[in-house]
This record gives sequence, structure tokens and C-alpha cells, in this order.
Amino acid sequence: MDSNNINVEDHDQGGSSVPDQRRGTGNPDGRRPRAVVVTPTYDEKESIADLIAVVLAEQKNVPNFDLHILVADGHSRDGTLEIVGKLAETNSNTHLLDVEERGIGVGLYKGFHHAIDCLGADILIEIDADFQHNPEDIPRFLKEISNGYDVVIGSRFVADSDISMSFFRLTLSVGANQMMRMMIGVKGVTDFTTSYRAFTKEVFLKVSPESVTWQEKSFIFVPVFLVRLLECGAHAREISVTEHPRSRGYSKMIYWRYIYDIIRFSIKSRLDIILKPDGP
Ligand SMILES: Nc1nc2c(ncn2[C@@H]2O[C@H](COP(=O)(O)OP(=O)(O)OP(=O)(O)O)[C@@H](O)[C@H]2O)c(=O)[nH]1
Ligand SMILES: [Mg+2]
Repeated sequence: MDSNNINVEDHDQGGSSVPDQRRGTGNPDGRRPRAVVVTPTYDEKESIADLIAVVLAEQKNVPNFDLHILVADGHSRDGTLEIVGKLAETNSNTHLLDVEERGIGVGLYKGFHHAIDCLGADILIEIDADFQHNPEDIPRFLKEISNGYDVVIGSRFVADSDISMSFFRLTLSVGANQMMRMMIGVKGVTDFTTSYRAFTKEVFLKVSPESVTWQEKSFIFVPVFLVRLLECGAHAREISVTEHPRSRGYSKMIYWRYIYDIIRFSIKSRLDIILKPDGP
């Protein structure tokens, strides 16, 4: 762990050090960059068809990108697989990956690889399937990618964020983020734990698979993966997002396990910094 390698634009600086590189103006072969929205699912039959429709409807607002959606399903038993399979047959921008095992980490990680290896993704967008995140925020993520950022982090804790959360969830999220910021020493990130982000293929491929807890069944993948992206020297910034409580389907979050994993990861990261102060 080398916290000095972490390079996050302070959202209050209003993009004063926007990188020179510009994206979204076409690939060398003339095609528009392909942005694949990867959504992990387990038993999301109530929301998945609507989510796919609303995500793909954003294409009109991002004419410089070729927008696709990939559902990375943990072999749902409620019909999610069948719903997405049917939609994928008739819409060439809708894709399904049956991950065949449980875990949001394995779902997202295999989904990202599939999007790059099989769908030609240049940019990846991570979003929950239950409408807690608003797909209408997608153009703002892609605008910052166009501006040259490698990682764009959706945050519930910056100006203009629109959130409503139960007191328990708010306490859990604020506590987890405070702990990670303090222990890992990352400045400029207010939200490690929400799963709404965009990043480039190039930065994703820099992350070593061994450094990410993608095999663990808990939600710890979400914050750990962001820390690893930032450690690769990614140029990152946060943007405000909308987040509301789940209104369809049921929650898969196991709270005790998540709290335990956040504490364990934060302490381990701190110890790595103390024992290896000059980094790797
Ligand atoms: N592939 C896959 N996706 C999963 C798995 N568990 C959860 N997900 C998806 O991960 C996303 C986040 O899960 P949620 O249950 O909404 O977790 P949460 O948002 O923290 O909890 P709530 O606020 O109660 O909804 C959703 O799109 C889920 O369908 C899994 O085992 N495999
Ligand atoms: Mg949810």
C-alpha cells in the first residue's frame, strides 16, 4: 500500500487540474468509445428490465459514446436470468453474463473482464440494479471521463448529492467511510462504499487481481476495488449522485459481515503503511 500514489481531485476545486488528455472523441479506428454499464444482479426480477431500458435511454444524452449494458448475474433463481436473456436476444446493446456463483465481488469482477474481453468496452460504469442509483447521472460520469479522468467516483457526501437513507444505513456508511479515510490516508474521497462509478479499461487492467478481494462473498469488494484503482495512480474525481432506499426486491447486504470486513481491511491497510512507509 502506498497512499502517496493516490491522486484524487478535490471536488471543491472545480476541476482546476483537469488532465490534458481528452476522451470521447473516437478511437483510432474511428469508432466511438464503448461505455459498458455493468450491473451485478441476484434476484432482481422486479427491477432489471426497467433498469436496462432506463440505462439505454441515456444513449441520446451521450452521443459521443456507444452505450451498452451488461448484467452480471449470480445465477438468480427468481427469473432475472430469463428476463435478461430474452431482452439480450432482441437488443444488441443488452448483454448477459451468468457468473454461476454468488458474490457481488465475483459478479462485478468477472463482469468487467467480460465487458473488456468480449464486448470491446473502453469505459466501464458500475451501478446497482435496484434503482438506488439514478441512471440519469450516467452522462455526468462520462463527461468527466471525456475530460480525461481515469476514475469518476459517485459520492453521496458532496455538495448537490441527493440522498435519503435510514439512520442506520447513514451511520454505517459515514462510519465506514470515516474509518477508511483515516486508516488509509486517502484525501479527497468521501465515498468508498457506494457502487456507482466509471473508470477506463486501461486503469482497470492495471489492478492486480491478487490485490482485490473479488472472491469474498461480502460487499467488501466495493471499497477495496476503489482503493486499488486509486493506488494505480489513477487520476480521479468525485461527483454528486442520487441515492434512495431500495423500493423493489430484497436486500442482499449482510451487515455484520460487512462491518467486520471494513474494520479488518482498514487495520490491515494501516499496518501495511506503518510497516512499509516508503511503499512497494
Ligand atoms: N452477481 C451478484 N450480484 C449481487 C449479489 N448480491 C447482491 N448483488 C447485487 O449487488 C447490488 C447491491 O446489492 P443490494 O442488495 O442492493 O445491497 P445494498 O444496496 O447495500 O442494500 P439495500 O440498500 O438494502 O438494497 C444489487 O444490484 C444486487 O442485485 C451476488 O451474490 N451476485
Ligand atoms: Mg441496494
